[in-house]
Amino acid sequence: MKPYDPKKIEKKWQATWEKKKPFKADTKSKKPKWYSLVEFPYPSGEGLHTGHVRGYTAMDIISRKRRMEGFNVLYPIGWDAFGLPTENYAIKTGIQPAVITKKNTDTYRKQMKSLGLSFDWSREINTTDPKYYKWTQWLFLQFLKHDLAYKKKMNINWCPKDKIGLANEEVVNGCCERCGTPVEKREKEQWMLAITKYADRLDKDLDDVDYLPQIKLQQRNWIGKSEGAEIEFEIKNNESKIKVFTTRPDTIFGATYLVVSPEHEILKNNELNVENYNEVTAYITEAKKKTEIERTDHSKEKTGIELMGVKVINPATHEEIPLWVADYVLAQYGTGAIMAVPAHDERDYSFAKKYNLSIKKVIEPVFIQDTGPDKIREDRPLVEREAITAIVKHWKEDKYIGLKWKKVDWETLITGGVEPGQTAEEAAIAEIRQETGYQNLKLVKVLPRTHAKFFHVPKDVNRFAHFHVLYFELQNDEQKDLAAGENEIHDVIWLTSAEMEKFRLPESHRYSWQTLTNESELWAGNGILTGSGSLNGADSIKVKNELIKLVNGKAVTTFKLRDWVFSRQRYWGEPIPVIHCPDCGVVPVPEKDLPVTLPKVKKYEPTDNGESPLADITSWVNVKCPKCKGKAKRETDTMPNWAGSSWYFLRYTDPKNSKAFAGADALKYFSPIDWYNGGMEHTTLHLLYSRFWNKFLFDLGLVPTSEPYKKRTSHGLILAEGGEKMSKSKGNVVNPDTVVSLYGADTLRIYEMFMGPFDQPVAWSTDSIIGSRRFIERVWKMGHEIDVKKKHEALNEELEPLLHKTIVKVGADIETMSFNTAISSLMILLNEFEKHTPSTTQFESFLCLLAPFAPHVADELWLLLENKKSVHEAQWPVANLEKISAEKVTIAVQVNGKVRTTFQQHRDATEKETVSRVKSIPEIVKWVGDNQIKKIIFVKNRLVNIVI
Ligand code: ANZ
Ligand code: ZN
Repeated sequence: MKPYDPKKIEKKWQATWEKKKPFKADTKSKKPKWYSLVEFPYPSGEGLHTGHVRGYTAMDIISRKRRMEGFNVLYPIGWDAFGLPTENYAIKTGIQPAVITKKNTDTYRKQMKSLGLSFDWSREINTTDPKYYKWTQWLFLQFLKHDLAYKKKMNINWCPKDKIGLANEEVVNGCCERCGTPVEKREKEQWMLAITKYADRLDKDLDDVDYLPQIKLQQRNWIGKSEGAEIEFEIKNNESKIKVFTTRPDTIFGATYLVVSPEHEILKNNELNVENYNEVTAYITEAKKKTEIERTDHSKEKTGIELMGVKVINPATHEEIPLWVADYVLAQYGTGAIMAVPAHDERDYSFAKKYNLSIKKVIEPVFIQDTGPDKIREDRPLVEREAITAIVKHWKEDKYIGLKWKKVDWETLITGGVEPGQTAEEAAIAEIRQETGYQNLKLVKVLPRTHAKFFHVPKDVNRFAHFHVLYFELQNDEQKDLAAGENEIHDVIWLTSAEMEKFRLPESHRYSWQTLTNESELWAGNGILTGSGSLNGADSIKVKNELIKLVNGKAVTTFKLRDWVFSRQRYWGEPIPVIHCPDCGVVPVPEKDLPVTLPKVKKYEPTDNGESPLADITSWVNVKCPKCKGKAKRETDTMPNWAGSSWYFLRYTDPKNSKAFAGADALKYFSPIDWYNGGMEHTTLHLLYSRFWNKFLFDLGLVPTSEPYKKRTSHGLILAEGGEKMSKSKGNVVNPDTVVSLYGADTLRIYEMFMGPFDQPVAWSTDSIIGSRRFIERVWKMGHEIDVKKKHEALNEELEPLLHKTIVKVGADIETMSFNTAISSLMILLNEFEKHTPSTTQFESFLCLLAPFAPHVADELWLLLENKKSVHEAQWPVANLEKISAEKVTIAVQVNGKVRTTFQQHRDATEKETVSRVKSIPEIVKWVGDNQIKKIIFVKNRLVNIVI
């Protein structure tokens, strides 16, 4: 046997694949298609990293399995090559970005090939290739034509170090995502893409795709759909009105002040006659310096200032309320003004507390029990009832009564119904006397009402209780005997405040206790209206529309999503294909003149006034207007690096097309992408942007599906040994090339798939790599021990159940990306093979299962077994389920819980079958004797217990 030499084997197979192109996707195939996609990398100077390997190998495994299952698989790759690091390197070295990119992509390609990834290299694309970005520019012109691209003066985020405008998402904690410099604001004309026009569909259509739940949530949070109302508030002695956006019109009776953002129009109105004008102006100036993050940070204390002398009218109560300006209200969201409801909104509450503004409760909480024995039961009627909750204090000590129920697992305050004709106070006193025997009670405080829906266990109905909450202090210890039976219902317990905190009160009682101790003035949930005129008693969820009507408001839906800032004042991006003509305005570059290619320049630095370096190349900038042929100038802004990746998946279907971004037939055949895997860091923006472009093209009839990706998953980060993030500065980056040359690509692939759950972050471990290598070496050895001549020999029946179980397991695990458990079941199977020699065919099945994970060694051994075609052309093994159930398990037989014997039986035998067999075992017949069998306990695949 030759020793396992991955260098030789891997080079050999990679050369074969290079020559024979077995992974080329066919456009005219009769087979069903499968489209696997991974995020194409940005070819940086550092080369491929271990994280890339994780994602690409995973999709490679899925793609290889699909081919073996008979699909025509498209698994393409390319380069997302515009971007800042290349440009910054060009600035430093003077080397052209295109030259740098070429060098980097050559490295990446070589590295990828050395991993044995089954990409269809004939479809390689590069976003910086003029033949590619011609179509990125063409697509931009479609947005322009349909009024979805427009220019706007914007307060943009400006990085003073990189001299670049940043999109909101490129600002992290107020700093530039790339260099960490604090971001400033600058006003600049920018090209925008109107992604907000698609906000609703981008949200709604998530219902129809198969994305990991956290990915859907991230998308939804970023879109930030919010249904509410716009309501106008009049200003006293002034013509103007202030429009607020609220999601809680049901709380309007509790709006005790109004707040506008420092940028709000109304503040420019001179007729307001603000008495403290100077202070207000000073506040506004300060506020505008803060970043959005600072302004909305929950942990920071909120600031604001009242506009003295100005009053607005609450349209529901018609009361005059004060007007404030505060920077926790953002200009760009809703209408930039809010009605503050401090009793029911956390931010308003802390603001009102700080500035001593009035707090008016208008929602009484409703608590719905959804766990425990008193969880609401769908099958029972709901009975409403007036009720009381009473808190009773000890006559001398600082203690309070709690009830511990005896027949149900309840701990409560004193509670009971209100009979017709009774006042709440009378009902409470009667209840306290009946349940505790204490007589002399003084009502000290009426607390806010609460409501609760729960299952009343003793009464067997769902109760909707409307509680009056009363606080009493006992005057003395006079106590009468309880009526017969009362004692059996519950124990009366005296609890200190600290003990009450730990008492397992139902939520509504807990809330009442907190209102007494004053911790719970704020209720941000839904409930029942109070202090709201004719609407008192209504359900806050149901009453919204009625209230909107009452105050002449308008139901609206708003989104957090903003339009996309689509221009950069940099060199290394797609030139935005428009021409500015003094007479004709913005003129799109005619299609026949596309692409507008990047001119060669000597200096790549942005200009000091913030314009792109292109602005200095007069020979490129000065052009004739395509419309009037007069003197005109090119747009010098370029597109952001998100542009090329917003449609690259479409280009792969038809990458060489020079007449269209992709041909209709190719798009129709390959769409949609069946499975898209990528990094967690791209699940918000890139995913949203590309979904938006795809939807737009769908609306134009240019792509066949409204959603580009059927399924989206993400892999966890690979951390450095010890659990830190890999980084160049820490010197802890693992280079995949080193691992490949030391252990081989198959080992690296197996290791990265085995290292931990695929969607979780995992730390690198050099020790464990050796384990993966050993596994392959054992496979290698076995492959050489198998006798080819025995090919038609009978199967080793002993191995059949485990083999077929492994076929099922590996197949299922690949589908759920549980690669680590797939590999461990291959390891278990190999162990058994080593103990009980498999037949050639059985080992061949094993090789098929291994092939997607370790494609080189699998192919080499497959060849050794005198197969004509490659293992990758073999059929994916199909499990024979009967063989699995033929597997034997050991059943313990007990009599009265003591094991008396065991026997072997095939797995998953039924209870009937097993018990009848047990009853015929002579030993057991003896043990049972004449005794009557009371019960037989059966645990599938484990035991039978005969109770006599
Ligand atoms: C009154 C109210 C009462 C509110 C209440 C909430 C609870 P989401 O859900 O995130 O969309 N709001 C509106 N515009 C704002 C702005 N420009 N800056 C800061 N806050 C703003 O948030 C909507 C709620 O956030 C709105 O509903 C408004 O406060 C506030 F018990 O109105 B609400
Ligand atoms: Zn013109």
